Amino acid sequence: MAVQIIPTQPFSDQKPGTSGLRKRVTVFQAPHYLENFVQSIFDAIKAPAGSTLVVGGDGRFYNIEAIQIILKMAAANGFGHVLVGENGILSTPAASCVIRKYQTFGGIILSASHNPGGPQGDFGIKFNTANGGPAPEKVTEAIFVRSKEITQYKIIDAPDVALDALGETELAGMKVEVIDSVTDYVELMETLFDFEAIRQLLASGFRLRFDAMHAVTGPYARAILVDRLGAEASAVMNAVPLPDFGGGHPDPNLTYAHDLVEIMYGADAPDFGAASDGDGDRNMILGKHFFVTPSDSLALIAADARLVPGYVQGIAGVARSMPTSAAVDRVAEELDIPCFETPTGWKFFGNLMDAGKVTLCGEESFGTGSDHVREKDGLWAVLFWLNILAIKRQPVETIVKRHWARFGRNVYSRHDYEELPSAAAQGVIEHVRASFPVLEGKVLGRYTIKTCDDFSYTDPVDGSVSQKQGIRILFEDGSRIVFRLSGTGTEGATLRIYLEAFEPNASKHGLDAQEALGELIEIAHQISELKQRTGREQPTVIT
Ligand code: G16
Repeated sequence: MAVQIIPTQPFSDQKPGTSGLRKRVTVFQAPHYLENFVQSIFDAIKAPAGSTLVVGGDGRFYNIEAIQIILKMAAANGFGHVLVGENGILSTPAASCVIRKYQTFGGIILSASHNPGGPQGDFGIKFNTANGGPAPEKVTEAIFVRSKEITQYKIIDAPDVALDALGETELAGMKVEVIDSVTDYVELMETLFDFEAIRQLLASGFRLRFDAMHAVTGPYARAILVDRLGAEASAVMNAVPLPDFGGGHPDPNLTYAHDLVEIMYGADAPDFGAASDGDGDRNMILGKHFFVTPSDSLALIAADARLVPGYVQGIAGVARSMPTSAAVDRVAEELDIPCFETPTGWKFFGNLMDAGKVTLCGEESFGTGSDHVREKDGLWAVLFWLNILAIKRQPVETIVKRHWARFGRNVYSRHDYEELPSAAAQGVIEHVRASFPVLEGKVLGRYTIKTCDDFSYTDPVDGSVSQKQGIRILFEDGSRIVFRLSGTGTEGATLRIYLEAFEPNASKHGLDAQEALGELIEIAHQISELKQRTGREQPTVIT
């Protein structure tokens, strides 16, 4: 099995976004497109000969084909051992777990996360480093630089490797080990949570519904919730992973997880509902007729962490992405622990966790996690909630409202305008940026603008600086509007508007978030000239 050296030409659009390279499947299927990017990864990371790599993905369309190519390229590039999930499946947190547990050089994860799949859907690829986390910007930048100058890639000419049975095979001197996709992850969860307490909760008549959205978490949720914790099989819905996610949009939010939302807001709703996304790193938490914002979920988990065995010693610190609400900041203040504000992207949490500065992290984009792995983790968040519920034995809504009564409520919402023409979306951002001098000090209704800036972050561990990470309009009373362009879309541009107001008065905590934020929403439209510039008045998705 000889190494083939294939001549190629660079593609100009292989710049990784918020989380790796995401494009339409058809783009990845173009001759040399995937191969160029994989070779650029291998050239940039310079793994010593004989290194071990983890490979797996969320099972979406093109997963298996891509894995076969990566295995043959890994062998040609001198890797000694590849751990690959059975049938090519590893959820993103499970991949992070496996990278860390077996002390590998890193891993390649194939997923476009919450983006739709199928022949006309999206595909994605990213590299995670030895700590199990997404490659930091200096690595993704090196991959991008390499992708622009690449002239050849290396691949073995060999038949495909069987991935449908556990065990070892050899590919041109490289060991390919097919591992169970679920076991290592489940074992890790058992060390963190009180499974016995959760089992008793479920046996007491407490009803839960988990929506796997026909994506990767189906088998993980069954193994944990049904087989280990005793939930009824019907508690896990849309449990069979499908390459096109059943035609759905596997994004656990109020718009796309509509099957679950209908059940949780319907008559005879279960006590607890949750959903996860395409690759299993996101989560949405619902109570009976009640939605928990991801920002509140993070704050609550931080406040109650000591109830959970894995965190009983307390937490070192917390981190949230800039657009995430400051609810967790208030908890950190009370616990007297540091709270870090990072740019959007899980990769920014890695250094903080590796340095022991933070234990829990979260993002408004339905991501929550801890230093047990280096990815956000959907089922981990679900188990955290179940563990808290098993101890507190109160409805989800009561737990959240008591938290607000204690800390105040950071009323929060995100409005997304999807598939905008890129120039129009960019125009909105540039217009707001150019308006900073006239905005500062301006009085708009009951709000006064204190200051405006372009968020910039200096990593406290390695000193690296990330600029232009979102535009912040900060008001005198602590309210905020943030404008930011998504870095995960594949078609046009997605403009995200994040709105936050602090409400200390418990008598107003019952208000609907859109109502409470009504004036800020209007201000956001006014100062961004959104309608004139994009023709849109209504967001595509509200979370
Ligand atoms: C990725 C990143 C997250 C980020 C999210 C949204 O999540 O890992 O850190 O918050 O994208 O990013 P954006 O606002 O740029 O679209 P995932 O679940 O897509 O991997």
